[in-house]
Order: sequence, then structure tokens, then C-alpha cells
Amino acid sequence: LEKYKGIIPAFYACYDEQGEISESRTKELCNYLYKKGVKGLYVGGSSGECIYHSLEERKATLKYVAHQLKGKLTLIAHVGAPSTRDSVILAKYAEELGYDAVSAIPPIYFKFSESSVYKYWTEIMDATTMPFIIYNIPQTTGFDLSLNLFKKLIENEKVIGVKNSSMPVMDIERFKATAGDNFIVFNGPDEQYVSGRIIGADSGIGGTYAVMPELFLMAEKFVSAGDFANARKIQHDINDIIVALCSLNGSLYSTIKEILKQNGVHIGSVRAPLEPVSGDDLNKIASIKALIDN
Ligand code: HMN
Repeated sequence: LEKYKGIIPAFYACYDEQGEISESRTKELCNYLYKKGVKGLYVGGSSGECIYHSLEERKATLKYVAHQLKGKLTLIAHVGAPSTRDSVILAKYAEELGYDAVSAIPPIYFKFSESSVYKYWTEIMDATTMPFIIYNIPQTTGFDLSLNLFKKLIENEKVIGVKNSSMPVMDIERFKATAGDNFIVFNGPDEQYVSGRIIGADSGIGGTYAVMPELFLMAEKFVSAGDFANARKIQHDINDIIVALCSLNGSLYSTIKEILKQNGVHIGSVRAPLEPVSGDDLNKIASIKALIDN
């Protein structure tokens, strides 16, 4: 499980100037992050705008990333989709492409019982021989993974981890205490990376890592060395940046993409209804970038 331990940025959707998925730009972002020294990528998740993509677009992104980085980085494919059928299609495709693991949110839109969610995740797992990473993100899905359902899920040996994006860090502690050493708990909230790691997360997957990988790599270095005073300092810097990233009217990911553009990585903006950065807010990008560069 060592290959899952480290800084794993959530990969962004890369568009051309017309807003279509771009192969060359997807590969450009792959190369950029590879050179930064991250451990792996989480492809096609929330930060990847997955719910705004057709099945074909999601497959295209999975393919471009695999072709660029397979064997170089740990690749996790997020395959959660509104229907079990589409999730299974994506999971099988990820297996064909040689992804290391698949992961999925619970099904969205309707309210589902725990047994429906259990069935959904299990059908995805049954579709391939790949390891599976549960994705718990109640603030966007409305479904809070209970400890009881978690216990039932981890009876399946395909379940090797949980990406926990709920805000109580205690959830990380409970999942870790329940699943034990031979299991990966991924910290989800970037604002709590250091606390998540200290309370039991083994690793992290996050939506803001790709715009400041150096800071997360440094935070990780300090946490692993037990240097919590310095880890805290880095987390303070990270949180100042996240607050600034979230202060504009456009979506968080459009702000991040504007900053990446200033770093020479052009991956377009975001797909509606997510809003691009516009007007006066564009003038604020340079100062947010300065916070990151300092
Ligand atoms: C993904 O699935 O692509 C992201 O990893 C999701 C991730 O947990 C992010 N959460 C949300 O978007 C709700 C966080 O990394 C988040 O972007 C960060 O903590 C800033 O708030």
C-alpha cells in the first residue's frame, strides 16, 4: 500500500479554448505535476468536474492521463456516476487502461438507503479485479458514510481505503481505528491536512494540491519527521491561500486554473454552471499567486 502514501492531487479537467476536453492540455498538466514530485493523481473526481462530463469525455481524460503517466505515478480513477451502469463502464475502462485503483462517491440526486449505496459500491467492485477506495464527501453528496456501513464494506478485501472529505477530523480517526494498519485513510479537506495526518490519515488527496504542490509536499515532510511546529506553519500558509482562492466570485477551480495559467500551464477554465473568474476578480489573481510563490 506504500504507493498510496503521499501527496495525491485531484486532477483538473483540461479544456481547449472552446471548452472541450483537450488531450494536449491534459498531458501538459500531467507532466507539470509529475515534475513537481507528487505521488499520484486522483483522476475525474469533484475537482475534475466529473459530473459535468459525458461518459465519453470521462473516458478520454482517463485515457490521456494513463497514456502519459502509467507506471510513473499511482493513478486512481474516480468512476462515480449517477447510474451504476455508467460507473461500471468507467471502472472496466480504468482497469483496461491499467489504473492502480478505482474510487467512487455514493450515488447522487435521489436519497439512497445504506443498502442501496452498499449495493452500488459493491457492483462497481465486482466489475473489476481492482482495489477500491470509498469516497465519503457528505457536504456535496448528502450521504454521510456511517461507521456501520464502513465496517460492512471493509469486509470486502477489495476495499483498500477511504478518501474522507467530511469536515470532522474525528471521522478520520474512527475510520483508521476501525480498519487498522493494512488500510489507507486519505485526508480530504486540504484545510486540515496536518491535523488529518496526525489523527490517523495515512495520505492525502486534495483539490488544491495541484496549485501549490510544494507546500503540501513540505507539510508532509514535516509531519513524517514529527516536526509538528513546522507542519503547523505550513498549514497556516496553506489556509491563507485557500481562503484567498475561495474569495472570488467564480468557482474555486476557475481561480486555480487562472493561477496555473500564470505558471504557464493552460488548461482552460471551468464548465458551466461552474463560473469562470471574470471582471475585477481577474486583477486579484496576481496577488493570490504571490501568496503561493512566497
Ligand atoms: C476531488 O474529489 O477531486 C477532491 O479531492 C475533493 C476534495 O476533497 C476537495 N473537496 C471539495 O471540493 C468539497 C478539497 O480538496 C477542497 O477542494 C479543499 O479542501 C478546499 O476547500
